[in-house]
Amino acid sequence: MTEPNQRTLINFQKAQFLTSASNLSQCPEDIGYEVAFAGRSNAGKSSALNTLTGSKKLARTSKTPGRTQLINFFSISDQQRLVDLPGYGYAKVPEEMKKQWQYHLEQYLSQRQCLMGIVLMMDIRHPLKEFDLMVMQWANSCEMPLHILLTKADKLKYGAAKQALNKLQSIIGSYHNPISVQLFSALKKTGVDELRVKLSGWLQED
Ligand SMILES: Nc1nc2c(ncn2[C@@H]2O[C@H](COP(=O)(O)OP(=O)(O)O)[C@@H](O)[C@H]2O)c(=O)[nH]1
Ligand SMILES: [Mg+2]
Repeated sequence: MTEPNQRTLINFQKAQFLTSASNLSQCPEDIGYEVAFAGRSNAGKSSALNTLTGSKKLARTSKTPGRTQLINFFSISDQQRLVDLPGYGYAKVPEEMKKQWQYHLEQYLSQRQCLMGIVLMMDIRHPLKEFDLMVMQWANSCEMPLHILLTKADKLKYGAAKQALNKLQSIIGSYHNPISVQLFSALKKTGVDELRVKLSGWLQED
């Protein structure tokens, strides 16, 4: 076992597509460590995953959001996985499908033993939508660590981005689960190292 302070950064470039699941029973065996990526459609989730792993197409980015309805698993090693949860909140997705999605998400989130934390992506210009609050409250209620990426930070001037970050930091102060927030831009590659450090802590044994 490695000492916590000797932990090395995980090489996220090793991430490879493993499998897709439409429900909990199709997920890979519940062993090792997993981190799940959640966000409303178009929040920049695929772009963040691609930036993290240094891949241009690991998780498909799309200008027509809401297409992916599956839970996608990427393995870094046989004990470490990244999980791309289906997008949510796309207006053209029928209500029934949203309910189905929510059901499978809740199943996954509440029953997955290897889940070490959730990365929640929010467009810095449109944070704290209904879906975001749902994930934040869920994580809080079961003390699941949560890390928020304020994505597309390049869309704001630095001062405005910093202000958005501070505002969210003061809001999450009232949550009692481990929760953190950072600026992120897939376009400018900002915040990538901070994310790698966070995930390396989650995905390795104490
Ligand atoms: N300016 C800017 N645009 C971004 C960034 N990340 C994603 N986008 C754009 O936002 C849209 C949605 O991104 P995508 O990663 O597919 O979002 P997803 O639906 O959450 O997976 C695409 O048009 C991306 O090019 C970023 O850091 N900066
Ligand atoms: Mg996507």
